[in-house]
Amino acid sequence: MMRKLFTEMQQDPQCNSMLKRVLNKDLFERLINRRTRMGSSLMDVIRSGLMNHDSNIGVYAPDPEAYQVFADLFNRIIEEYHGFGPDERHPASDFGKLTDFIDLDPENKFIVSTRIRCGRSVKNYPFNPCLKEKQYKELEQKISTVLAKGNDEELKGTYLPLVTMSKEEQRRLIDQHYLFKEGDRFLQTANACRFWPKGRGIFLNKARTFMVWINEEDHIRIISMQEGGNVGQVFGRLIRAIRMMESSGLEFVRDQRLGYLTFCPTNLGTTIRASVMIRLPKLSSQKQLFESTANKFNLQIRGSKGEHTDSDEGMYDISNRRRLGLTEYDAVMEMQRGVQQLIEMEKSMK
Ligand code: ADP
Ligand code: CIR
Repeated sequence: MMRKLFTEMQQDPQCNSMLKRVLNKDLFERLINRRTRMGSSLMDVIRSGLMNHDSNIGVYAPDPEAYQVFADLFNRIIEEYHGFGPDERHPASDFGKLTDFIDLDPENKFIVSTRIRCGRSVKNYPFNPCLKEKQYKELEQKISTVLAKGNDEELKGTYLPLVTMSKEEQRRLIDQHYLFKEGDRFLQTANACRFWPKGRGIFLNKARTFMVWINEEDHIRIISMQEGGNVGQVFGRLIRAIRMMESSGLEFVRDQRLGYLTFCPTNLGTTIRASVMIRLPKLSSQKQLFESTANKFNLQIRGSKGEHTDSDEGMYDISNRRRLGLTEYDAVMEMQRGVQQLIEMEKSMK
């Protein structure tokens, strides 16, 4: 079965995933009989990519040890995605000087909103495919309790479990870009949606500028967002939220070489994705130039409803691509500098 799916992927001319490029027959045969101590196999790592030929990447780590056991596969993907070689070590966390971050669009001409998120995995729990129903509930309980105890006025809020949320409320929160979507086939085929919606939910502050996703792709996603282009304010709030969660007694998994460990290898290291929701009508009408300029500045372009979506009304989500091998300061700065350049280009175009 697995060999058949592998061959189908390799022979599909429409498939451009990193998995297809990196996993040759030789490596496939070398890894096929390996298992982590939790019992995860190569199939658990690559199922999503085998079943979704439109994957950008196509692999997930079913448990933390998978990054070692299947290192020959992950390291190649990590190197291609983050530019982080097998002998490199992720630097210590460094949020740098907050005053270096600016409002990218003080006149509110281009940027609709700015968002910075990071992911965390709680120590002593595996990732999604290996989590039992009881563990999902334990994690939900632990994380939501920590959030309820927070004493930073701006970060106070309410936890909304998915189990008790009405479909209308869920739809509204997704449309407003606060809540994760449901039914992501890349995650489903990676066995990341078992027992859904149990154990999943969102914590939201009153101003809707701070939220925490529980048990979606990662155990924890910490998000800071607001209207406009003020990167400094958004990052400042995220840093406060991270410190609050770190001082709560929750312990997060951090690897000496790979930094914070996450389910998807694109999120390792700082786990930071800093993005703006932006309209650049002139530049984005020249697709090739738009894409090559984004690449030049290590930026990734996503559609206006998140990964794997299209652009609505000329709106794009533009973020730093690399998260591993650089500091938190550098990851956010990479977005700031790149977006500054894109705005300058847009302004100079006729
Ligand atoms: P993630 O950010 O966790 O990798 P997605 O790409 O699916 O996941 O994005 C999650 C949600 O966040 C989507 O609704 C997306 O449109 C929204 N989003 C991302 N960046 C911004 C932004 N700068 N402003 C508003 N919403 C944003
Ligand atoms: C994919 O391979 O397309 C999905 N598994 C998502 C990968 C994360 N994408 C990214 O570029 N950061």
